[in-house]
Amino acid sequence: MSTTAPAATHSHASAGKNEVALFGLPALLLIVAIVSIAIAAVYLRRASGVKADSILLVGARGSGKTNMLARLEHDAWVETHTSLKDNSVMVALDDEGKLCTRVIDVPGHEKLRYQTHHFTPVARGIVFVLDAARLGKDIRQVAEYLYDILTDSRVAQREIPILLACHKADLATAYAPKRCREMLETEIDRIRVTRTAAVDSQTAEQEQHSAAERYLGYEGETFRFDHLPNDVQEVACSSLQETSEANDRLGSVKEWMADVAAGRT
Ligand SMILES: Nc1nc2c(ncn2[C@@H]2O[C@H](COP(=O)(O)OP(=O)(O)O)[C@@H](O)[C@H]2O)c(=O)[nH]1
Ligand SMILES: [Mg+2]
Repeated sequence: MSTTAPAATHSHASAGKNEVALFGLPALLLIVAIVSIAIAAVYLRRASGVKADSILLVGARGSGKTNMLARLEHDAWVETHTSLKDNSVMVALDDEGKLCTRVIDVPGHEKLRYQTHHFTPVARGIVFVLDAARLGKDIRQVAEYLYDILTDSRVAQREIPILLACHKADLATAYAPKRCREMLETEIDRIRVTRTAAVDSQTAEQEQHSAAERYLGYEGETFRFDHLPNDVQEVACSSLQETSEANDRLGSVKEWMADVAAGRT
């Protein structure tokens, strides 16, 4: 009896320590979860409570999103949502100004990419901006970002239409849109193999986390955008100011936006 008493005391003390350690982690996770939900809620509320009324400009840093937004703003409608003023504008899509849509410039920096998922609930269309002159060099990084967007459960479930905006088409080295589309398909096919292998070897916890991440396309078939529930189109475009004739090289992007805003896509 006398030998068990100190042991019991000892185990009680270490249990107490463990409780503190165990309590610390869930509390931290809870705080992180609450803060994340609060941030998302603020974003959504600031987006004026209107659901899926926006078109997102997403893409790698340097692809020209901010430039494109500035060019679109040239014909901009009045911006009333001041909270998103810095990175969103209302763009008029017809001459009478009856058809317009909010366009949001989503930061493309690697560390801010998770923000894209905060914006997908308000998206009715996604313009994926890519630097068509650098696609050969940046293909992996660009395709990975696109893969992350396409596997977002909301993007798939709501069949949000996607435009591959092959930007900087003014440069002689820019790839043609069809070629950009093919390059992305080939690279996504490779990424799909890697990611699927990673899913097979991950723990139950990780698996639960990525359960929402869907398998893209058809198993056993080379990846094609046509296999997705989303409509995926590609256009060449440029945000450079045209010097001579009124040759609006964002016209193709605006036409697509008008189709999306009018529910034609
Ligand atoms: N040649 C060319 N350069 C562009 C075009 N659009 C943007 N750029 C340049 O690309 C760089 C990145 O543009 P920015 O809008 O800041 O890209 P973001 O990081 O995606 O917002 C800048 O140096 C722009 O001048 C374009 O249509 N053609
Ligand atoms: Mg920018």
